[in-house]
Amino acid sequence: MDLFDDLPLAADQLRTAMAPGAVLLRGLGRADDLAMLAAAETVIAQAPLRHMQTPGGHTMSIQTSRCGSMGWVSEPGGYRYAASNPQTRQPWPAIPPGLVDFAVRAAAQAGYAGFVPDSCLINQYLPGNKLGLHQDRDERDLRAPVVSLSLGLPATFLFGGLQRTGKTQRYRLAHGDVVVWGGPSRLAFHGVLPVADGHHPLLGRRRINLTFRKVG
Ligand code: MD6
Ligand code: FE
Repeated sequence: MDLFDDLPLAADQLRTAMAPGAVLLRGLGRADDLAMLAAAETVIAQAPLRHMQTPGGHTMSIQTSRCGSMGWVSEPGGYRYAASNPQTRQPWPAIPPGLVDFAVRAAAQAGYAGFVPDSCLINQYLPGNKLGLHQDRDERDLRAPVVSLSLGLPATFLFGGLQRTGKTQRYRLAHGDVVVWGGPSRLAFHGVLPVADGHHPLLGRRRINLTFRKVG
């Protein structure tokens, strides 16, 4: 967290093309941050954050919750989307309407009019937590983009190409920043470097990332 996160952004800083079909919309989520954080907390209260297992049997450092008609599940057997929480056998909480509206608006601004998410993954990072390079490829409908909203502590986002071994670009994702990607970049490899310690006025020592998808 640094002081610059609280300064207004000039118009030419707001939109960064990352790759064909991939755009960074800086600060788009700042105006509604309190309401969206509260909405995320209501989901977390119903589907508590937990460390998921990778198919390789490792425990992820980040903690995950989710909402929407389909929830992403990572297990020793592999990744999949499931209509209910395997722990509780209950359906996932609905995506709070304010979050759906935000994702629809962000996607439209990025050129993906008509996107409506049916699934939202919530990842919480504490200082030191990271996410290795991966592709998001478990969604049935790969024509739809993914919309990602970052809240709290900043992180360094790695964005690569369609090969794991390719070169990656680095982007700093701060509170309220949004990444939308689809089209030719939908299967780009990406990850998050270990989050540096810090204090955010709203979230304290946490980063929360919400990714909205259309699974069905
Ligand atoms: C994160 N995000 O920013 C991790 N995946 O914490 C992702 O893994 C991600 O931001 C697909 C699309 C957008 C993303
Ligand atoms: Fe991802």
